[in-house]
Amino acid sequence: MAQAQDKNSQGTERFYLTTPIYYVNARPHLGHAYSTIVCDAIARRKRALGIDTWFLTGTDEHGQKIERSAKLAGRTPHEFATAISGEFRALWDQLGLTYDDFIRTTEDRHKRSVQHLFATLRDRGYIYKGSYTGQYCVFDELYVDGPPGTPCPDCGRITETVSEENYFFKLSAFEHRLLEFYEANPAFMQPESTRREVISFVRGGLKDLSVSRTSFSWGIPVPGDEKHVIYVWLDALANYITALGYGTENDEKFKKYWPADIHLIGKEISRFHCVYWPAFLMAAGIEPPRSVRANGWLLFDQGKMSKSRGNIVRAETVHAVLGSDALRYFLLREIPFGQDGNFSFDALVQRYNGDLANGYGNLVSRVVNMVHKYFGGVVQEPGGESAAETALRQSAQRTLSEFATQFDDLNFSDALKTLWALVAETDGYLTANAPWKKPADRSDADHVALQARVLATAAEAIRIITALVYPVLPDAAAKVWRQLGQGEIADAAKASFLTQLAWGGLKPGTRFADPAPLFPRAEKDAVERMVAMEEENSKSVIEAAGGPFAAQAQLAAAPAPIQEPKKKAEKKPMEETKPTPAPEAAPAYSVPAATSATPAAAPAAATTAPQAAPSSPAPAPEAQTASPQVITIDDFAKVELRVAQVLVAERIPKADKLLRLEVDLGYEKRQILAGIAQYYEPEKLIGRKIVIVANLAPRKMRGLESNGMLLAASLPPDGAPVLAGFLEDVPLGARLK
Ligand code: ME8
Repeated sequence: MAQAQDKNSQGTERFYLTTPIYYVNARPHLGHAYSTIVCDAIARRKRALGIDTWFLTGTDEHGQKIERSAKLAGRTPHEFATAISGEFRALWDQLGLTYDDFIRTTEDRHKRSVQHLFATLRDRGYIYKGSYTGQYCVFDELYVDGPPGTPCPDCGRITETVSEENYFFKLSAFEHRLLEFYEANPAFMQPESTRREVISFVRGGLKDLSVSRTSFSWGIPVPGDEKHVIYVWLDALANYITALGYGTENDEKFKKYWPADIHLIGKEISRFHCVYWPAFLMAAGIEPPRSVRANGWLLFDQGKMSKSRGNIVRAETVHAVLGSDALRYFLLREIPFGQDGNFSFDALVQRYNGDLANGYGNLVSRVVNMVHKYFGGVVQEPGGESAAETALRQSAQRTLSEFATQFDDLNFSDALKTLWALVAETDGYLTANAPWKKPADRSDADHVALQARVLATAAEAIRIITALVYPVLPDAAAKVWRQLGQGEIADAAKASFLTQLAWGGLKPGTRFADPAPLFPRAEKDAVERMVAMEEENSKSVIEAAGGPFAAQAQLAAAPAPIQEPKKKAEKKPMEETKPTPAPEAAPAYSVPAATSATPAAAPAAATTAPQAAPSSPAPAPEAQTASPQVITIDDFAKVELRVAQVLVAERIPKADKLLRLEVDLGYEKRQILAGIAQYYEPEKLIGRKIVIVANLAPRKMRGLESNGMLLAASLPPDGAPVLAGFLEDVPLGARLK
């Protein structure tokens, strides 16, 4: 096996980290930006610590899913992939991400190297030919056990039956070796939930894995048997070594950087990275990566932000309104790494104003301005330390080590909390010592000495904070570094400035540059501007439908159900546009529907009957009595209708009209109370796919919470409900638009 190297040929430490390579079936969104930004922050810190770092990202361009998306868009797969891959790369550049290499799996360097890996696995006896008949999920490019019609365990879509002569990888031979490997390398998979999941998957037994396909051609041909293309996950995972030149004459980078220190991935692709990938590598005689770290999901509008769900937010929007530092800070501070986290424009602006504009930005501006005002911009000799300076210095010294431990553990949120405690303490120190105020009983000389000491001490704390925060706020840190008279922070990073970072580095006599604004306070309309930009983008995507990229564009950026900014909702209550039906006028299929006070609940109740009952024999009562008010497409877009499957249905004691349902939306499970007990036997509902209003405010009934509403036609004369459904099979969570 290739030996792990901790040092490069110059004896410097080396560090290799990777993002997943992103599918090119749709445009990048904030979820992709999240993983890439996390890697960028890690890479920046490692480099500034003098570690020879290699940061790889790229795009995953082969497979049936891409082939189909390209066809829908009327493009060749290669044209299609080139366009979307270009968008990923352009976005990373716009956000200033410092990747060292960007690999596309359609590049020759990758193809040749993947073929070499395949041939190596075959030569070593781990690949054989056989035939496969079974289920396959094209969306996740995943083989699934079970009979025809089995849904994909990852996305809930119904799998397709494939029957092919295939090459197989002897995955079964690695069950014990993998378990031993996990045991011997407890830090290999994190977080713990991922580790547990993967171990239990492997303990459940591993079957050999089909690693070639013949039913389509958009892939890398199997060497020597070109009617087969290599399984897209074998192709994709290999990018981590092909980008380093594995299997070619030019393999110095492979020798220098492999094994990877961190494969950073989203938690949904842990199995591929923690089971298949180390098994492929072991079979090829290559050392497995040192660690796979899974980030949680960025949620928006109650669900995982994803192109197929259509609830995406684009990083470009946040970048345009608040800048990329604000986005980086929010993602790293708000979401404990490894856990799911909510994204909302409100929370983003709150963090921006609270921590950046009023916190760090304000502190820097106060100190830099006072150094200019009182000392012509020159740092003074601080003189002796009083108890207040000793306390601040000791806090800064503690912060240096705590921040390092937390950040290097990928515990970014706590690291930033630690750092912001120092921001607050420095702010408090300034306020307590008030260098701008001279008490009557203090001599002029004493006052100047205090000003000199307090400003030099606060500026030194800011220098430490700025150096530490540089990987997270590279643009702001660069500005502050200049203002502190320290020159270019990028040059300092190249000179490994974090290795020498210690209290006392700000020398008396240093001349500050002119103050410059860092984080101008976000005005009240910042949220509305971002919402409007996303809505505008969704519209332009819809208008573009019919163009060559229509299908892809719809997938990528279909109207995002952006949450209304609070202010707007308050000004324009739903009642103004559509009267809430009186409880008795609307059948209570779902408890929150008719009586809920939330604005969002009203249109949901009113839209129930007519749209959901194409074969309804007569207009539903609501249709006859409903207000003739017309709504806009934007109004409709606020109602999130989704496909769900009933998992549990039961009567509620002493409530003869209500059923308690547990439904699966594919991405989450929910409880809904529905007033259909007189019309539906609970056991007949189990397994049935229904339509629900997914963004209805929760409501409590008989001590139980109801999270959503079922859609049903309401039949005359008494409004008997008939649940909406589909003739075709539809995946769970699919949105109705
Ligand atoms: O899975 N929250 O590509 P992909 C957090 N090509 N992270 C998210 C996210 C969200 N809402 N949405 C996407 C693939 N991501 C394969 C990978 S690797 C050899 C092949 C991030 O385009 C997260 O890192 O579906 C996730 O794993 C990745 O994007 C999936 O991107």
